[in-house]
Amino acid sequence: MQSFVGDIERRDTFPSHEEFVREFMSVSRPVLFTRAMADWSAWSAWNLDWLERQHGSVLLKGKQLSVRDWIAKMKDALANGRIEYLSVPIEEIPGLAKDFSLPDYYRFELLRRTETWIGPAGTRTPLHCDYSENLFCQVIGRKRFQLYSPDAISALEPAIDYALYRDYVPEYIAHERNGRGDDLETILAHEPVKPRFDFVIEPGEVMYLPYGWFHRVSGLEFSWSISSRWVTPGMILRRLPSVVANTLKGEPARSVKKIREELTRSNAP
Ligand SMILES: O=C(O)CCC(=O)C(=O)O
Repeated sequence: MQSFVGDIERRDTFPSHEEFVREFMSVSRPVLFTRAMADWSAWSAWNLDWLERQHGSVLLKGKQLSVRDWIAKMKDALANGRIEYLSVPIEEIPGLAKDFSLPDYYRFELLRRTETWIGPAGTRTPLHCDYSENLFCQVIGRKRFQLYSPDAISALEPAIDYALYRDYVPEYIAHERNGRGDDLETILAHEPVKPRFDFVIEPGEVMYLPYGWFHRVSGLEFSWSISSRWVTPGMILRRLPSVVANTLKGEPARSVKKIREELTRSNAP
């Protein structure tokens, strides 16, 4: 089990596909590319006023709000001590995708999903892991990340699926209350394992977050990010047996029951 906070590796720019696979993807090693956006128009153009001017009338389908109305809602929430965080597939705001370009490490466009994340200082995405590769691009503002390697899974297991466990895991419950969650230092002090990396991603940086790494994200300032996630056919095949086996065994219902029992026990007087 990892038990220290080390420095995440840093590189200037994106390597070739071959080098990326050899140095990072095949060995599951996170890395920060620090000068990856020099030629992106997103880097010079994007800000909240620009978004409202250029794309204000676009309808955000999931929210049933226009971009303009969502911005007003986010500002209003903030004035009332709540956090309104936007996370949508990039296609929901047509026109954004042409403002940046990422190397085609993904290979199969059909197996890629790109999202954009916009929110004020104080956003929190609780601990979870995704079974996909991720190039996480920090266009505006700074975010603090804690990363835990996949071998921390036995200690962090309830955090695997936010959608499933949001009603049972204390960190998720606190987050659902107001979008901010509990105090970060208190969470870190009580966590069964220490993060492998705990660092701040700066505007202009792109992080490679490998498949299966747990992460928690805190927005330190108004922030606008992009995550480009992808899977390979090999990953789908590798995960298939455990998904089928868990489904046949009655997971995830069994895990939810187990967690509920544990929480009830630990909350007992
Ligand atoms: O930026 C965030 O708040 C969350 C990002 C994240 O969890 C991801 O890209 O997988």
